[in-house]
Amino acid sequence: GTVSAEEAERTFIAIKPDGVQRGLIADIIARFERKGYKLVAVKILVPTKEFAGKHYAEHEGRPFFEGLTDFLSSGPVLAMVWEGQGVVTYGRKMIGATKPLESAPGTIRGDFGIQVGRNIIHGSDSPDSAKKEIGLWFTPEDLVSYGLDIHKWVY
Ligand code: ABT
Ligand code: MG
Repeated sequence: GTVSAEEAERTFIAIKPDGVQRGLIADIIARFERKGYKLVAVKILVPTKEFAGKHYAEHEGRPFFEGLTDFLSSGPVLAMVWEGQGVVTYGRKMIGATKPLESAPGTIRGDFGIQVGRNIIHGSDSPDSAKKEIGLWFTPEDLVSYGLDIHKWVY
């Protein structure tokens, strides 16, 4: 019932412009919510291309970088922070492999996507990336706390 450091683990999840345009917001949020994870920050925005480049800084210089940052800045993105035990790794499992045709059925990309350039959702790939990405997209004051009493129903 008590909140350990692991239960307070956080990840950055973003529904990309294709996922938002296709009306997948509610389905995706429902999956994380039903799993037992808590939504602690959320906003919708159209990122600038420059900001998209900051988000994907690790890919700068690679041949797909231009197309990737054009895509992320092409429409509304739903940016979120989700909290809970194992949320970084398990969140990536729920999202599925990078290429939707290689993602298992039952994963978000497996259920909804076909092409890697339209793969619907982003999730931090490590606790380190999560920290960086949460810091890029949100300020500390954006993150809410649910209090202790809710945790006993999941942990
Ligand atoms: P993200 O959650 O978007 O970061 O995807 P994921 O972590 O699953 O995959 P990575 B390797 O981080 O790819 C980021 C985006 O770049 C695209 N990409 C990647 C290509 O188009 N070609 C490539 O060869 C690689 C390595 C796929 C990812 N997303 N989109 N959109
Ligand atoms: Mg990635």
